[in-house]
Amino acid sequence: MTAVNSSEPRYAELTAQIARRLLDHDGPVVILSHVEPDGDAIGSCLGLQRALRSLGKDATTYMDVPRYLRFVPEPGEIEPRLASWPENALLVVLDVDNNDVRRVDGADLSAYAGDVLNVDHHGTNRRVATLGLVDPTKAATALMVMHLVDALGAAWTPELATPVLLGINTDTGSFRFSNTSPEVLRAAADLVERGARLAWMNEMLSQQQPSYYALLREVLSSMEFLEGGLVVVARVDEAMLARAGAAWEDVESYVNVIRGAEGTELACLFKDFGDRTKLSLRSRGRVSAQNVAVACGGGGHVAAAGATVTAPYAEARALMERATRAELERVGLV
Ligand SMILES: [Mn+2]
Repeated sequence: MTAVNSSEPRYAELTAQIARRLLDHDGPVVILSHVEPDGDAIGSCLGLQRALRSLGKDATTYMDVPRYLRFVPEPGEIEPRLASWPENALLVVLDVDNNDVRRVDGADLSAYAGDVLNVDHHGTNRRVATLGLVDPTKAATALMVMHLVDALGAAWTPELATPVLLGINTDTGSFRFSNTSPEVLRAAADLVERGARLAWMNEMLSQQQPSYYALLREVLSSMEFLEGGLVVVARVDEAMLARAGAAWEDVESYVNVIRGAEGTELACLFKDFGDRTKLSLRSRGRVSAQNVAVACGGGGHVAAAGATVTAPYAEARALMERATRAELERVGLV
């Protein structure tokens, strides 16, 4: 068993209740996560799916896996989308608020009326699941799935430990972000001991298509510094993607490139879709990316957050600049 250390007093009890509900369920388990799934989304879903299947359960993840994460599942392991809800299904929603229909992907939630089990670490989670384990102090949902796997009594194998470690690895920026707690490092050590392939996943995650570098040139040429250098922004639009031969799903990592700019406290990458604009925000910790995202209609964490603004780029940019100014004032940086 993994040592459970949490600010949530009922953490271990809720984990056991969710495990019990899953073990008692006879029908298919449907596992879903958020739109634009990241390493924590796929790692959490696949970790739970493999644990349940090892216990003889019928469990399937429905997810549109982005290109850079396609090395994670075995062929046929993850289905792109649930066509219709099977009889006696039980829904598990991981790494996202189960009530946020704009964010949960992979199936039509409005056609499902059964119980929902939710495991998530977002501070903006509204806690409306039938059974919810929500702990914003956890660095990754995969870390919570690790505790759930223990509660299920599944035997740890390299195939099970690897996706769970992937979720922890990616949500901590490969153990570089401020959420890399002793708990994270101990969990990672346990998972490596259980056969998780850390070097392999880092090698797979670091590989880039040639179009990455062509788009990087475009992103760098759009970089701007605001608020006297405290804020760095960049923008990607359809024409830039076309010139680089890249797709929208390739854009996600660039915010982590610009956030390296010395002297900045907040980085924002704008995805300009014409009629709407998506913001990816990263903070070094002094300002809250979450506060800026919430002011723009989104959510997330202090260190990493995002929002979709239903407006063209200029309008979304002005909204972000106002929200950023308010946040910089709140923490006394301007
Ligand atoms: Mn996560």
